[in-house]
Parts: sequence; structure tokens; C-alpha cells
Amino acid sequence: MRKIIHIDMDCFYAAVEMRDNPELLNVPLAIGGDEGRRGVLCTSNYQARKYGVRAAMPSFMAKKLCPDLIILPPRFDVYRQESDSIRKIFARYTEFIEPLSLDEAYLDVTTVELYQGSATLIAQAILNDIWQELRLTASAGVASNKLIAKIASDENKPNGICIVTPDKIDDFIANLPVKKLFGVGPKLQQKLENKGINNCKDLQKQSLTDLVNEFGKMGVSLYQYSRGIDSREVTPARKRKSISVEWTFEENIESEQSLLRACEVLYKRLLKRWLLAGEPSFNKLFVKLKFDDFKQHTKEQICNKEEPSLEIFILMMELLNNNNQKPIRLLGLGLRIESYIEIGQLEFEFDAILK
Ligand code: TTP
Ligand code: MG
Repeated sequence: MRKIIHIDMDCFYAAVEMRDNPELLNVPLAIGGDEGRRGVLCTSNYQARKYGVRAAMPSFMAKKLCPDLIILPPRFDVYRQESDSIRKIFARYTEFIEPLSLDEAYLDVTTVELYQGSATLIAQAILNDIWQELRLTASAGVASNKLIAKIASDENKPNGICIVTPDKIDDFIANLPVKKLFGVGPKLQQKLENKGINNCKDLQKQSLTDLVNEFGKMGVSLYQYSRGIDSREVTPARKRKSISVEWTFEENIESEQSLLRACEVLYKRLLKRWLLAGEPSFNKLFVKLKFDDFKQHTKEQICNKEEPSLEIFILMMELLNNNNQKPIRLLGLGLRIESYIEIGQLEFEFDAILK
């Protein structure tokens, strides 16, 4: 049996700002773009959440809900630094650390001998270190797998721990809404709800065959996750030198217009990943095209802009395409960066961002 801890900082960006400026402690606060920039919030403190102010909400809407809301621009450099310090604390306890974003990570403590190997005591010690050394609070979920640990860390937020022992998994999972399961984004949630499947208990009534017929590989995961079964391992982070996204089309793309559409969709995904990684600085953009003869062509371009530029991606893509003029199987977009810690599979949770 494995022992997994999932740790997630409480209103991370906002908490850092409140710590650094005590005047912000008792006011509704959000961090995000002003109307001119992206105009959406990255997060809000718990006081602002009482008004319904949430991450990914347009700033103007948040102001309507809470006229006294203070919106500060993000200081990514500071958040990255805090994130590094938090990871250093994790590293005192285990080498198996899988960061999912600047503010959350899975830890596998199965073989840790500290605290007689008690995952609960280890989690408590980590939260304590984070508070003593950084004056920030975090919440933790402790369980025998990643799925349950992550859902659990949300249960007693802020500054809380939730332990789900294997004998409690059945009870814990039964009434959970399907959207809590890893991999269930807004689209899949809608599909399931249209079939009357709202929580894990509903999902458990579906046969494996039906789920696989309907959802392919994801069907197997749904079958297992709805029973609290998850064999995914904690995969320690690697330093990455690029952030990229790609898309293999169901049908080859032949028209310029469809290609442009695909490029725009991919661009949004890339931007999302880049934002989640804390907007690391980059020096090159690259585009990859694979044609129907499986030949692959790439193009790189130096770029000194602060934000990845859709226009430049389109130009590069058109240059690559015009030289070939064949149906396209795959399009990829990417950024070469100084280096950044790989983040896991958060994609689904952040679907709301940038919409
Ligand atoms: P979360 O852990 O989702 O949120 P949080 O830490 O602010 O609040 P909670 O106490 O509920 O965990 O995300 C961590 C940070 O990631 C958050 O502080 C800001 C950033 N973020 C975005 O930039 N955009 C988003 O849409 C979300 C959800 C988070
Ligand atoms: Mg958090």
C-alpha cells in the first residue's frame, strides 16, 4: 500500500500578498489582470470568495459582486521563489515530489521513516514548517493514492488536513460529484450529467464495457476512479526546457481556414500552460507541422516579446505550410524557455481561464 500526501497552498498568490502587506489582511483581495491586460483574476482571498469572487472571473464582474475588492497585479517572480522554498521543505521529507503547479504537489512518503512512517504526522510537520518559515498556510490530503489525496486536500481548506484511510474510501467517494475526478473537465461532466450520472455512486452502476464503448480509454479510468482506485505513480519533476502543445487531427486538415482555427485553439492551450508555469521567460517560439506523408517540419524563431504572440505563430505556420501544400496531420506550438519545473496534468481544472 502506498502513502501519498497532496499539498495545496491556501489562496496562494493572495496569501503571499497579504503576508507581505498586513494592510491587506482584512480586506477582500484578488490577484489578476486589470481590464487592459487579460482582465481575469488568478485568485482571490477567502474574504473575497464570500462575495462569489473566484479565479478566472473577469475583473469587471468581480468588482460588480464586490465593489470594495482590491485587485493587485501578480508578482510571478515572488510566487516562483516561494514555490521553490516550499519544494525545499518537501525535499526534507521525501525525494518523490511531483509538482502540479506553483502551489501544489504530490508527495510519495511510502518509504519515509521519519515519524514512524506516519503520513499524517509527516503532513502535519510539513504544514508546520511552511507556516513557521514562510508564514503561509497550506492544506493536505493523505491517502493511499493520488486521486483520493488530491480530492481530500480540498476538504478541510484552509489550513486543514484530511486523512482518508483505505477502509474509508468507499464512503468518501460515493457522493462525490463526477467533476471532482481526475480528467473530468466541463465537457465530460456535461456528457455524464446528460446521462443522469452526477456522482460516483451513479458512475459505479455503469458497466466497464459501456463506459469503454462510450468514452474509450477514459472509460477505464472512470470505472476505476469512481471506486477510488488509482494506480498512477508520483512522478518526480524534471527540469523542462520547453512548453509545448500539439494536436493530431482526426481528419487531415486541407483548408487554410481550418488550420488557422486549429492554431488559435492550440495557442490558447499553450498560453494556459505558460500562465500555470508562472509565465517563465522564453526566447524562442517554435511550430511543428506533420503532413499526410508523415514528414515532419519545424520552424523556430527568436522572440523577445513578453507574451507568446499568436501573430508570430501564424506567420511561422504559414511559412512552413506554403512550402509544402499537403494535407496536415498534426500541428504543434511551443516556447523555448530558460528552464522550468514540469507541472502535471492540471489542464482540466483551468479550462475556465482565458475563455
Ligand atoms: P489554486 O490552488 O487553484 O487556488 P488558490 O491556491 O488561490 O486557492 P485555494 O485555497 O482554493 O487552493 O491555484 C493556485 C494558484 O494558481 C492561485 O493562487 C493563482 C493561480 N491560478 C491562476 O492563475 N488561474 C486560475 O484560474 C487558478 C484556478 C489559479
Ligand atoms: Mg491552492
